[in-house]
Amino acid sequence: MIWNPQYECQGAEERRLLQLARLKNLVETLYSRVPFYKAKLDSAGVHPRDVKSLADIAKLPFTVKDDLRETYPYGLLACPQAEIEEVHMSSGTTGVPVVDAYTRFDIECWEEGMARTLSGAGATRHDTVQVAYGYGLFTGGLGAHYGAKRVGATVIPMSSGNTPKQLMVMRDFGTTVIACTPSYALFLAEEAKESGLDPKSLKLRAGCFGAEPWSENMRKQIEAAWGIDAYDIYGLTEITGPGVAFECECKDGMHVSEDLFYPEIIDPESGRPLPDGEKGELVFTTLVKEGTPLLRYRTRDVTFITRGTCACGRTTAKIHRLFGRTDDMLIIRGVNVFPSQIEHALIEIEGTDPNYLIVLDRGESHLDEVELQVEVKKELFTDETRSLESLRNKIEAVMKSKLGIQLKVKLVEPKTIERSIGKAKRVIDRRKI
Ligand code: DLL
Repeated sequence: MIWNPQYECQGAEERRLLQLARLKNLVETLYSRVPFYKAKLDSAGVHPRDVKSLADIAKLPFTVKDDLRETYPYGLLACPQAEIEEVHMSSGTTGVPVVDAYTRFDIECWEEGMARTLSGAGATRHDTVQVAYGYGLFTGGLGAHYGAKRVGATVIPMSSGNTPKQLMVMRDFGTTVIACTPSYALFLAEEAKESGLDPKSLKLRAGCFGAEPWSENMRKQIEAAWGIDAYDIYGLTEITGPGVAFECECKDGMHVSEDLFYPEIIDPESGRPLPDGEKGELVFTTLVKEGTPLLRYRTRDVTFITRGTCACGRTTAKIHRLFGRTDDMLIIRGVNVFPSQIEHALIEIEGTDPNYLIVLDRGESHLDEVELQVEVKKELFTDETRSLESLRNKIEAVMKSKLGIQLKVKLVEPKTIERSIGKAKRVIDRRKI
């Protein structure tokens, strides 16, 4: 089902004109209202009047995650703070969060993007949508919630976790569409079977899965385990959260809501725009956002763009399933984690050396398991085991509060972790996805 044919099936020329008008307006707004952007544009030697065609976007400066970190919390606001209705955040590289501040209009656009996403998976007002993405600062829960309400479906705001209850509700309320991370969808299916509930006997028929990397193989597994259609959905906090791009029934790339977000692919080394079909770093410009609009935001996600009319009837550009990232950001149980955050947290804990190794695995449970190996001072090993135990607990607690994930800490003696000659190897990722 196509939620908004006017924009999703728009002719190419008409869309380009709309995008250009919106881009001009955006650059003018940023120049006059956001000192950070005025300085950036000035130092790049570009003025809003230099934007005469869409191709001129290549003259404009990029925005990177560090810019968001440095302007935390409200340095990028393009409207009075009184107009901000809601804020969301995700992790930044050093633990300073990345903020998205939404006006009423921004929330409406978010609802619109998510209504298109859910409609792509066939959801209508006759559906019951169980939202099992986390609610809170993370954009997954509320984003899916708003979209499900917009399509008029019955929403069950479960949030993440509490698996037995998820299954009970799914069965008792006849959930037809689920929104959660793909790894949790597999975990839920296993747990259902374990508890004697056949996932295929339920009314579930579709799922909107994203927020972490997954594969065609995982899609097959999820579809087979539940007897459903599994759709890939994409978004990021900085741009709006989920609702930026989504799959239709063709399951062949994700349609970008191009009237709201202008996508580009660039060479991550040179920053040069790449033609359609070539793999590179995905960059987004928000075309209508009021709260925290962003110019050419480098997502660090790697994919390519294709264009043309899809068999579903949509004419919007599609991005291929993500290939990975250009930085070292890990997504652990849907939570973004930078190894540097772990390092920053460890420095503050007495008794530890800044030598650590993150070992990631996805066990039988299909959920991410993390072991953090930390070298500790020699004296501690000669001390009573009680002090080791309390240090271990302390690190686990600090990591839980700073990163938002539970990891297993293993304390090791100095020089146990292999040293590399070049860039230190901090992560061993054994997850097979
Ligand atoms: O993960 C927003 C979201 C919520 C998307 C629910 C989809 C569903 P962040 O926490 O800011 O926002 O993380 C954004 O997650 O840059 C990608 O690296 C990764 N990511 C998101 N969707 C996908 C996907 C949300 N479908 C970061 N496939 C992005 C692979 C994804 N990676």
